[in-house]
Amino acid sequence: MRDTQLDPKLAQANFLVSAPSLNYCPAECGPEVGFCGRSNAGKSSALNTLTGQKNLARVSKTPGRTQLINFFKVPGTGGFLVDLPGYGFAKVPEAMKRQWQYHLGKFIAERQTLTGLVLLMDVRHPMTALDQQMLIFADHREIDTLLLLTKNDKLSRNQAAKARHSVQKRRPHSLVLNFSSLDKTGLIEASSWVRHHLEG
Ligand SMILES: Nc1nc2c(ncn2[C@@H]2O[C@H](COP(=O)(O)OP(=O)(O)OP(=O)(O)O)[C@@H](O)[C@H]2O)c(=O)[nH]1
Ligand SMILES: [Mg+2]
Repeated sequence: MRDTQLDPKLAQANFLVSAPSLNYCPAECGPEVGFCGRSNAGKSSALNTLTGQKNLARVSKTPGRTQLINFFKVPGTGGFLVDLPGYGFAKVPEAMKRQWQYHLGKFIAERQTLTGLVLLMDVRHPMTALDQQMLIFADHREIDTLLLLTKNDKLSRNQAAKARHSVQKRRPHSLVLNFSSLDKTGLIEASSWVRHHLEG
């Protein structure tokens, strides 16, 4: 069964501010759920799907679009959603790639108010070396992780289930969900995890 039910509080999310690095982030004033993953994995699309807003986070056909740390306030929860820059985009110069990875790593390792990390991975290419690196940062601080296998609509039901089982085996203590911004697979479960972590 496909989910179409929106979380009423996530639906009220609104843009707060963009920051170029950890130093420019807003003061730590409430629980934050970060969205990270490879460039083009579907982070911005997932944020739009979870909030039911077409243009909350920018979606792009050009990978590497989101280069800033974007904060969204979720009224009624005291918490924030954070769209993090994507990593691993081949066409970005090596030095710039390293700089983004550094900022992202620093955010995950040092942001005190980060209560949950959603790692988004294309269901066809999960657990790249950089994905695993982000999980190491999160595990180091015991931050809860939700693994969203995005673009689920691109695989058959059988292939998608296989992909999920294999990721779940490698991450027994994380929630692993098949997710699609196109057909809303996994929306209810993902919303409920995010809501829970926004409430501290
Ligand atoms: N079929 C399908 N396409 C998707 C899905 N989610 C995202 N896409 C497409 O994948 C591309 C990238 O999506 P974005 O949401 O911009 O990805 P991102 O991870 O935010 O990318 P960066 O900001 O560049 O790191 C766009 O063309 C989306 O339309 C999905 O669930 N199904
Ligand atoms: Mg994006």
